[in-house]
Amino acid sequence: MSDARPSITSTLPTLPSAVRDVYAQAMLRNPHEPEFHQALHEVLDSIAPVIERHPEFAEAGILERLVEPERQIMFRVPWIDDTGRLRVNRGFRVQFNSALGPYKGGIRFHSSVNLSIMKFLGFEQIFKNALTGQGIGGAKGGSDFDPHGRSSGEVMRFCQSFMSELYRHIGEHTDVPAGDIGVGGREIGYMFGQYRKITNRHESGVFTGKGVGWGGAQVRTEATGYGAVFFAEEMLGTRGDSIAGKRVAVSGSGNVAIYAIEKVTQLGGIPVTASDSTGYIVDDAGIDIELLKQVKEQDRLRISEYAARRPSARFVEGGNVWEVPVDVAVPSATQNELSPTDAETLIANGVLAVAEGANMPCFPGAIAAFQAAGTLFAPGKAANAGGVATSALEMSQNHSRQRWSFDDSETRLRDIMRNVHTAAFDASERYGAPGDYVLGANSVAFERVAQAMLAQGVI
Ligand code: NDP
Ligand code: 2IT
Repeated sequence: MSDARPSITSTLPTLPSAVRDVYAQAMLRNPHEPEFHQALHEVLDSIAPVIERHPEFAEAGILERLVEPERQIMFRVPWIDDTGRLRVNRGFRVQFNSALGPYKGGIRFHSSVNLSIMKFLGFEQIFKNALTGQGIGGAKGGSDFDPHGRSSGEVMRFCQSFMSELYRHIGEHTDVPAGDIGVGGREIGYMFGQYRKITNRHESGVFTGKGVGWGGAQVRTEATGYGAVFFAEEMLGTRGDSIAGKRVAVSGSGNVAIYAIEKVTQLGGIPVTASDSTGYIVDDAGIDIELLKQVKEQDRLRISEYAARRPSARFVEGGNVWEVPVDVAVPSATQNELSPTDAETLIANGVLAVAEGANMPCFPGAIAAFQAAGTLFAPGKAANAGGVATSALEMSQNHSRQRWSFDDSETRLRDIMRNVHTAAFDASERYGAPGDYVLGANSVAFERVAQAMLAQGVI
């Protein structure tokens, strides 16, 4: 997060004419929403060849409709902290597109949450979910509530207040939330409990990421991180290479990062970094996954504590994790965490592949630098689709009242990631830029959503 945010406006003239007007109109209609503009730009930049090949999409106004959320909900979330003081946060749910299935997407609790971030995440989710091929629409929700330093009692009261409004907008056939930054198993438990109490329905299919003892799916916790590493493995495979023996940098130390690190180790790679908003740790002996889980999942401490308990590791306060020389990078913390300068550093250090575990972690200029250098690059909507895909597996199990084993579920995840890779790679070839996974993922996902919208009429 070292560079200033790039000026998206300055790149407007580079957009193909087929989509320039839609983008310009969306900028005017959604002022002061830089993250949403950035996500729009990335998708629209890729899909001009699709629009050219399918004039029926433009005739039906698919793009104009796609950039406008179907529904945006904003609400007050009052709660009482441990000192008895009243607090007020803002809640959001952006139900962006349901052409392919019920709205589906995570809930984020972070102090930075605002409508722009919700809309960028909801927009991305439409295409990610389309890539999974599992019949789910796109949505995102959250709040500017900051769980750091809050007691479990405070988190519970906040979640209950949040759900006291959100419950009326969701349902197993309507909108199915899950976790994201600041929302894990604990928070989902509190929200699901409040939903059950208010509605008097144990409706398992209304949430994913539930505890495995009460309707949750095996491998959902691991799925995003595992999936991102599976995707990196697929990309390396196109060049006859693999994760085995590679040094890997992972940023973040939350749900996605922890399980990316675990899968790198299982595939014979050497994960050497993890980070949080205070700095990063580097462990040249390879990260001890059990210690990392103890520090972050059980003890809920800062990442510096890992280095305090591990002689081979050191903590770099306020440091930039991308300065560590590695073969593979999996940015897994948050949006815009890897700048063009960071990309140049990674390239100079010989990075072979970058798979986005987080949503939009790389600045547009960083992506361009990787692509110009011939580095394999996977956008988040493809590389981190394993999380929501396994959520869809959880929905299937809830609807059919089945329970699949860990191994069975992991095999399904492996197959889904292989299919996402194949779909993105094939589309990149079809549209004339083999190995451009940004173009490939955006164009095949857009085709799927656009076909469904076309078939369902003007709604
Ligand atoms: P967690 O809350 O579990 O972990 C987030 C990690 O990123 C923490 O280590 C956190 O550090 C760090 N982080 C978050 N915001 C910032 C920031 N502004 N600056 C520096 N560090 C930051 O979230 P997840 O692991 O679930 O999510 C990580 C990313 O992956 C997000 O982009 C999310 O949208 C995406 N994602 C998540 C999926 C899931 O299934 N959970 C699925 C697909 C994508 P600190 O504690 O210091 O804030
Ligand atoms: O960004 C994401 O894909 C998620 N946070 C997971 C969404 C989900 O519904 O599992």
